Amino acid sequence: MNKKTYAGIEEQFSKLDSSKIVLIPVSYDGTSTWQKGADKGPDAFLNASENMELYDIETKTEVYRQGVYLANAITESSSPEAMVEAVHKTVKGYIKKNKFVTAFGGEHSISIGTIRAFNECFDNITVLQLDAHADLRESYQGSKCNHACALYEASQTTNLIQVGIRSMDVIETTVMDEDKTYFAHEMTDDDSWIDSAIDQMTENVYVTVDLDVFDPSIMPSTGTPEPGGLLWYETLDFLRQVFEEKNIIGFDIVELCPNPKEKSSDFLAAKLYYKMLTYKFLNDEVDDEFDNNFNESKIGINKFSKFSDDDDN
Ligand SMILES: [Mn+2]
Repeated sequence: MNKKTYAGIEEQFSKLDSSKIVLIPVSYDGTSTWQKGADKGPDAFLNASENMELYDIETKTEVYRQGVYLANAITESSSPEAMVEAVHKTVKGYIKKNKFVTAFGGEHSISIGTIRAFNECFDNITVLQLDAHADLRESYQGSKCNHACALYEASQTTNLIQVGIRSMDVIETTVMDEDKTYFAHEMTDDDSWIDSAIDQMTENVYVTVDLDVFDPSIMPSTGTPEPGGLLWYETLDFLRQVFEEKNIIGFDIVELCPNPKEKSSDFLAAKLYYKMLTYKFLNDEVDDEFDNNFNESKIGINKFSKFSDDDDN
């Protein structure tokens, strides 16, 4: 991947020191079982982002001015476990630098690493998963770091809330907490699921978006599309409310499997990422200090010296 700035923004908004936001591309597609190509997701996402308008009409803001540092892509692929550890270590490093950390995959197994890092740095976290698939198998095809297991660890170690689910194996019913699961077929009845899901969240919320949560009519370029998914504005309405009411500590977007003949999915992913940043920083002036509020005692560092902590990973 060529080193460039996120969305082609000017260099002054893309330096690590002054950026509040860090974007980590993770080009990994080692365990996908059907259509391959999620490793090409970050490049397609970045290309679409470069061709996107940076003024947000809905909020009248330009969130890129908060600064977005594009980290080197994580390309570790020797094993699913090694990839997860590389993601975990890199994410934790940027959290300790007081950044708002985001990642773009890659297949969903990358989120095992991101969630593990956030769970080690923040207290009492909720993981909000938007996904067509439950991803709750304890292991699959010999690995606990398979995409089919992406949320198993989170189901055991965090307050996991699953939204948009419409495909799972019967074995996953033994792991799933149905009270905190919002199945797609039930969400179409009315929108009371929105308040119900938010009521179940703790203050610190990490969001993982598997793009196959969207309906294939608007998001066909994903590894395992499933009919009956979410549409654009209902998803944004939900996310905006979550970002308003909770402290979003970070997020990832995964499973863009680009098709050169179908670019609209790349643009949906680009716009979704930008919208989520926009909602996060809606009430922050560019000159405001940013504090990601990680729990320094939990990870054993002195917050006042964290900027001299120079281990880059
Ligand atoms: Mn998934």
